[in-house]
Amino acid sequence: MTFVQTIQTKPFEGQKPGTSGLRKKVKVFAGPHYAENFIQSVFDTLSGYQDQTLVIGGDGRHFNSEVIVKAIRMAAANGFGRVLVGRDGLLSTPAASNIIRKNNAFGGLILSASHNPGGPDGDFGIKYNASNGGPAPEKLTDAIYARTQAITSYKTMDGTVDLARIGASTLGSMTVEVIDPVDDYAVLMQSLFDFDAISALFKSGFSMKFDGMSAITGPYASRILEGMLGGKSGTVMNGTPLPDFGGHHPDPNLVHARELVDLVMPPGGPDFGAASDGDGDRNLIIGRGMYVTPSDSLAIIAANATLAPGYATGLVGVARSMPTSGAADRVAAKLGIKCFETPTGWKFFGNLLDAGLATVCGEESFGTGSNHVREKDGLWAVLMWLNILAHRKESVYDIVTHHWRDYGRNFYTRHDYEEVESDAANRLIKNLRDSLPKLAGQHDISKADDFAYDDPVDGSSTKNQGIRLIFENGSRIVYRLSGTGTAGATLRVYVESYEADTAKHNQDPQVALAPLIKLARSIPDIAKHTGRFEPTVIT
Ligand code: VG1
Ligand code: CO
Repeated sequence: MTFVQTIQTKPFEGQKPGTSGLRKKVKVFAGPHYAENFIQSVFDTLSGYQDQTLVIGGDGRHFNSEVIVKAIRMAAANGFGRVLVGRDGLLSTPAASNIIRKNNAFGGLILSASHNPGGPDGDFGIKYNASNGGPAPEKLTDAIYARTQAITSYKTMDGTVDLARIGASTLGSMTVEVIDPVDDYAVLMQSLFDFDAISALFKSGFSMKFDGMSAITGPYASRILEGMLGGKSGTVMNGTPLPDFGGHHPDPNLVHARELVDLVMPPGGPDFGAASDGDGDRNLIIGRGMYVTPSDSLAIIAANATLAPGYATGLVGVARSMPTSGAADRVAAKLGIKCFETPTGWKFFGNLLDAGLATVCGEESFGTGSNHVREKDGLWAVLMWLNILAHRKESVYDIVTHHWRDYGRNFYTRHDYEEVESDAANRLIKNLRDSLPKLAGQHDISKADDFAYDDPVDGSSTKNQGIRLIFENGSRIVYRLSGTGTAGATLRVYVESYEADTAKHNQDPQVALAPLIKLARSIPDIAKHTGRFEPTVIT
């Protein structure tokens, strides 16, 4: 017999969800009551979930199974009727979103710190997704935070939970159903893309490398790329999820996916390379001699989406986060559809997708996705690219350069200054904000503001989402502080400039953007505030 226990607790400071859920060091999460407090605060903020279904899964990082078991016990004690959990506690973020939608679940808990490093000294995270499968909107995360500051007890219960075996069991009066993490997701992908054409492409000798970065997408990529599409064995590298991601930083960019980049970029390399992050929602796309920036990838996907069966009838609209380049806007204009500009973070796309205003969305931070789920989706982007390659029968290099020829090129770069002192970073942003009125007019800046967003669907408004300097020729510099880090502050500086002249498209973005980058550093005097003369990561 199992009994519900009520455990007394006290609030922890700082359980405030950031851009994508609550993220802290594993050591913080592992402290007594820490995870429980947050999970109970989520439940306390919701209502109407009695006897309903909750989806639970995580990216397999260190401490994943411990928190999964805690969450299942608490769900049972709080009165959920059923929990759907991936085998071994594993679910990629997009797969979890799909399972919530497909099963009409009340919501889901996704345990992940995404692209942040894992292991005992790494990061952990928890995020709540609502019944549409998407990240909780700000109104909800604000309420959850408020609850964490007032919580006095949480509910849990004893009982065994076996995550290794597919099938149903009970815990108290709740059903625990352990499901295959990949099955439903694979079916969904098959319904969207031309698997026959992609299989034929692989048969014709096309070669690809997918880097699972020892994170969650390995099993998904192996099943789909090698199993269903006939990519040759070895197409997927680092395909086994490891609790510490093999010591790597599971962030699919040119710096952290170096192994893949060095394999694919040189002459003689495979035709196509891709990678995904810790929880499977980001993507890196490269071809021989061509790195596709996420902003360009969004634009190219939007321009070619109708080649995929799931999008054959066309797009209703496109959405991008504010710092993402304007390349997608040009495609939308040509297609005669709207391009929405939202704050950073996938939660802001949810309403647009639910309301049928946008089909494809993207962020400069290696995130692309569509209305098939309510999260960005790494493998989805890879399959979309494969679908485009299979139909256009051109190289990645040609597809990208032809896109620039047709639309012009939005040169783009992001410079990150990681782990700078928080006070210094906040001061830098405050000074910039204070100087906005006098910046307009200087250096050909036509508009200087702090980005605010009014949601066209529910009318909610969100302020202070990034300082924008917009120049007369349309170039932009954007500054914002990261909301996903767990140590100090990370200053992100985004620089963009449009070039219509094809003869100038073949430049290194760092060279093409050099004058703007110089200004981006000098206007707020980054070196003076942070003591840094160069960024830590350039993407
Ligand atoms: C970063 C990215 C943002 C993305 C978020 C979550 O946030 O900039 O575009 O949505 O990570 O991605 P920030 O606040 O650090 O800039 V994931 O793959 O970590 O869930
Ligand atoms: Co992620």
